[in-house]
Amino acid sequence: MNDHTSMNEDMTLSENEPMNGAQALIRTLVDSGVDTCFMNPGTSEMHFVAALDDVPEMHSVLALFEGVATGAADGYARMAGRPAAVLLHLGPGLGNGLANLHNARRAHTPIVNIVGDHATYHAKYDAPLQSDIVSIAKGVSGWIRSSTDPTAVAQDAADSVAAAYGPPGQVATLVLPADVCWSDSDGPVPAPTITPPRTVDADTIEQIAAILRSGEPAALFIGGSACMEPGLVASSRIAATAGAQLISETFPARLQRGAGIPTVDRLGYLAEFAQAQLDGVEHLILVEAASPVSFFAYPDKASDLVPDGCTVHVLAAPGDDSTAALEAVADAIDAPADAAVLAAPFRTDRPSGALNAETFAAAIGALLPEDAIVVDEGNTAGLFVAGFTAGAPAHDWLCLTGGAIGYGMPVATGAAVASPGRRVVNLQADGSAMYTIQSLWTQVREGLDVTTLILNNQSYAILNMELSRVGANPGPKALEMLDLSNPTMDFVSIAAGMGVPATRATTAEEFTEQLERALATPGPNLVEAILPPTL
Ligand SMILES: Cc1ncc(C[n+]2csc(CCOP(=O)(O)OP(=O)(O)O)c2C)c(N)n1
Repeated sequence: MNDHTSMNEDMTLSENEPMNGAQALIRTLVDSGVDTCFMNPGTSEMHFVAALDDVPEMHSVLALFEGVATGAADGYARMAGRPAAVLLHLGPGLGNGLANLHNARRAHTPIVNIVGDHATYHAKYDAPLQSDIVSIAKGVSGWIRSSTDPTAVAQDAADSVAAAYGPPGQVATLVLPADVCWSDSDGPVPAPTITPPRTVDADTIEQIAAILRSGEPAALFIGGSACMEPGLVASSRIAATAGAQLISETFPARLQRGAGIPTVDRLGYLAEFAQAQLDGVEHLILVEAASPVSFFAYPDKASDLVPDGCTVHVLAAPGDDSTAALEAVADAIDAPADAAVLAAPFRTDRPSGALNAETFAAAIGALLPEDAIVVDEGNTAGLFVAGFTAGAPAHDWLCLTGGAIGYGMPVATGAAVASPGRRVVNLQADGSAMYTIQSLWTQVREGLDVTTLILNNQSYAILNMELSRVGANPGPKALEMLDLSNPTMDFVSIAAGMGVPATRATTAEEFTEQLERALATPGPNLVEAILPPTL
């Protein structure tokens, strides 16, 4: 008889019923605080799917492409602060989900990534879907385990949750053969112990404080949890007191900003801008951020953006308690508690006239609701929105951490699942939208409050700029590869086909009115903004 002594009282399965591996695994996940699973299952995951009815606390969310499931798990954890699970179908399903797992890895997002596999005894037949799942998972996972024993699968699940938390957060991949799911288990295991972020030692705090006291030109370069309000307050106190610069990563996973929250400049995407920001800095202090490098190599341009003669110091690495470290440094340099420089509230006026990148941004600055979650994949046409919303009511801003486009719509979906009652505003460039557009279907099914704003410039505009920056000499065939106008895309029809109410705006007035209506309407909706390319 299986031992079910560690089962919770609220279990749907009674204590004396045997549990199969899938039931024990899902029960363990839920008991460990992982109660949402984004999935796209197949035959090898059918017992996992069947077990969902036995553990009703698991919120299962169907995605119509694996990249939607993995991106949604990323968005969910960025907002919830705890992992979601993902369920994918063997190597091909994992491969389809890889780009957004890459972005999640770059964001240090905790994810429990479950990849179904053939039954253990079936592998030797090399059936069509057989593949080397572990090799595919390696590039994005900080932890991988193949669960081959139904009596150990619950512990494997608990271990995967602990591994996902890190610190720092990471993708923990659990390969789950079908027979492990359908065989008798030993029941669930208790929630694992989660390792808290590491404390930064007193010597490091004192060394950084001494640098800041020296008065030599210094910059704090922050990322990770330092971009949440408490970390920003401590960073801003330090910067104001020491006369240091405060700069965040170019694309932070989650930045809290808006009226009443300390302001921080983001490092420029273009190396020349970043170099201008860092010019003259003699001490670059890293706080949960990697030393800055250029996104790409360009002929005759630097890859390393640290200025010549500047010394790089690490106050906190990813996985360290950077907020406590920043607060300790602030106290060590006697930074007054109220020294942080907070963004003053301001609203832009409702724009009028032509719809372009600036009037698009002004409309959002005028209307962004309190506590909104902005998921930014606006790319070139969305460039002005951050500036125009700097004084808008406080909000969260999520960025593309790993450069793999097609992240915005899935992350918006997951962020909304994690944040009932908050409006998600997805700034979504047209080219990137088309990678994972089926996110809209999941948004309808789950009744999510996501307003998608398509920036339709009919172009891979940034690549037009990159063509000249890399020194290439494009002809008409090359330019055609960056053009999305033939045929044109009709996002209103695409959205309607998935049940999302949508409108199209061609003037600033139309866009502002449609945005206002969308933000006030529960559930998902979409506004397509027709804009000229900025580049
Ligand atoms: C997964 C992935 N595939 C391809 C690229 C290369 N890429 C970078 S930007 C871009 C085009 C983006 O176009 P769009 O989203 O319309 O934004 P715009 O440049 O027009 O502002 C492409 C294809 C990428 N970054 N990631």
